[in-house]
Amino acid sequence: MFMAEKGILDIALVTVDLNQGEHRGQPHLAKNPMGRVPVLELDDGRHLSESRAICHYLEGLYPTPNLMGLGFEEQAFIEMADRHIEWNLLLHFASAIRHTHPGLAVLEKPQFPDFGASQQAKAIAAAGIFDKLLQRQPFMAGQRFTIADITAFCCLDFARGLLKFVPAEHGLHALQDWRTRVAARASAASPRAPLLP
Ligand SMILES: N[C@@H](CCC(=O)N[C@@H](CS)C(=O)NCC(=O)O)C(=O)O
Repeated sequence: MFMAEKGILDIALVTVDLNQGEHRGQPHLAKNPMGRVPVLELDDGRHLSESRAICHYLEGLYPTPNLMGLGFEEQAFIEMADRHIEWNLLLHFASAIRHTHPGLAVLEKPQFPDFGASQQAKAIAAAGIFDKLLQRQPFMAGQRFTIADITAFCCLDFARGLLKFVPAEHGLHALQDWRTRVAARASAASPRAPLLP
């Protein structure tokens, strides 16, 4: 979605089959010893992993539209918003999904369903905090669309597809309205960022 927002079309996408465990063996481990995706392969042969680090690199190469802030002050506030989302919404929803969804059993061994349920409750509580934030401002980091909206949108899309989480059903109407606005962006419909059913 970050690449689609910037109109980056000259980076080839290579699929890594997680269900077959391709990321837990070679050659993937040589690219990222953590055994995770995504990984960006540079022209000089180096490999960059961690989504935010990859976004940082792409922001430098393709500076417009700016998604991570202009100048240290705006960058710091956008990073704060993004990390609030990563550590509260994404971590909890991801743990809930990984520990309760049968489709994730192949990746999360062992699954602890009770832990997953407790994480889902924390994720929904965090969603309430972001709903209050969006009652005061149009986007996650303030007045404009940024990487923080991408992180939150992808997280909610994951939760929508695999946990059937719909903010409005929890009374979170500002979050739902924000989600509707972000879903209408071309980047959300990009074949590079396919929406879950
Ligand atoms: N902090 C990493 C997380 C990467 C991550 O966990 N990716 C998942 C897919 S969304 C993965 O590779 N899972 C493989 C596994 O759990 O074995 C990032 O932001 O890139």
